[in-house]
Amino acid sequence: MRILVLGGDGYLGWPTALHLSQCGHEVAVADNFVRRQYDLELGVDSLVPIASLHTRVTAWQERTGKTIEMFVGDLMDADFTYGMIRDFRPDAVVHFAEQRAAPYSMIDRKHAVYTQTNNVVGTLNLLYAIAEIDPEIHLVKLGTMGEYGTPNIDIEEGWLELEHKGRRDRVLYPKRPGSFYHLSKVHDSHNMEFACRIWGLRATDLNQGVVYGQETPETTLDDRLATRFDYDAVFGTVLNRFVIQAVLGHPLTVYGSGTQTRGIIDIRDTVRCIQLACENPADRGEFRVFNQMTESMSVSDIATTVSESFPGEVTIDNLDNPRVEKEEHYYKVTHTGLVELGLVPHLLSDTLITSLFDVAKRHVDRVREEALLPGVNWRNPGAERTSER
Ligand code: NAD
Ligand code: USQ
Repeated sequence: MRILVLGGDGYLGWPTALHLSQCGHEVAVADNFVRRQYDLELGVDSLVPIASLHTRVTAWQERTGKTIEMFVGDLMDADFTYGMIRDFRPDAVVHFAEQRAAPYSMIDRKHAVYTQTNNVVGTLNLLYAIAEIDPEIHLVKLGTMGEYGTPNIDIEEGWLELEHKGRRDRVLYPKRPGSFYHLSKVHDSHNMEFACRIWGLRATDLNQGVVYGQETPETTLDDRLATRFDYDAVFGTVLNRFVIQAVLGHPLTVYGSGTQTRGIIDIRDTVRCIQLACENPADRGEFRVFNQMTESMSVSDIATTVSESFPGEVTIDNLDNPRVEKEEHYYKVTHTGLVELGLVPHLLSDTLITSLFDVAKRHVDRVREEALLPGVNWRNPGAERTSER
């Protein structure tokens, strides 16, 4: 298949592009490098050094003889988006290219508006480009488990069978997300469902849980193929952060009681899920949703698992929660769709955590320690940048 990976320079997009190429697909990547600019803005960097996209693509060709085409541009630029779809003529488009950090979207008005504009308009441009150029193209879009929030009923895969006053219907599952970033994904989901229902497009929305891990079989072939590893309080995800904090000898920063529970997934399963979704496309007119997570864990359980795997002393600090989120809640998620397509999950193991400790130890001198503690507070809109309104 011809597969275009949008956001192909990012944490997940790059390993996914490599995996799809390794599986024999014709792959192209697109990116506007804005993720590298957020690092400059926040004064941080990936813990693991990452090569430029040009160097990465060259290294892949040297190692495997396989080529990956590159498109450099912004999905907000409709001419760029249309031109790329016309030029590459993909069978599937995998769309990772969004601002993806909840704390970044909660810094202030400017960051919330940027996040929602970038994510919603970029996706809308893409939907129009597919509809006008080739509605057969299958859109595989990264959503998030956080779209659902933490409802007091089981979370289904995107849709809910409902009975109301004696009548039945199948409706989009009600959403109650916890940040302007997570809300942007809800808006995308609605726009995609509309495009499938009205124009007959085919789309798969992958509501992914929190990703952990940094290595896949392809990224470890060469240092130049490494993907990023974020540790800071804005872009670092919880398990990756705890691993680095353990290596540094810092207390693990559990927010609040730590009883809040999330769906999680190993990066090796992320790339496999994308492959499965592409190779088994949704039907024309179908808005298909999978919950892309493999297990649920509370933040405290994640902290305990990391501390028990570490060969040394680890302390856990329950910080005042900078986010507004339920800490005591029901959490039961249906996630059978991808398993039915053939996913065999890697569950969180000591081996994986130990290999992450090794990655962190190799680069520990690159950490800027001030970036570890949370600075964005959900309760203070605009507290950090009041002068920029
Ligand atoms: P990332 O920030 O590392 O990668 C996203 C890439 O998209 C970046 O390289 C960025 O430069 C690019 N991009 C952003 N806006 C763009 C635009 N307008 N035009 C072109 N390129 C643009 O993020 P990631 O962790 O790889 O996440 C990828 C996707 O998966 C996101 O949509 C995210 O919401 C979703 N997701 C991530 C996680 C996780 O734990 N990392 C979990 C669930 C869902
Ligand atoms: N948390 C801590 N301590 C920390 C960091 C986080 O206790 O040092 C807690 C948070 O309060 C939250 C949970 O851990 O309850 C997850 O936080 P996170 O920062 O790891 O993940 P989140 O903000 O939800 O966002 C990440 C990705 C995002 C993706 C989402 C999947 O950045 O792109 O959409 O995971 S999900 O959570 O399923 O929506």
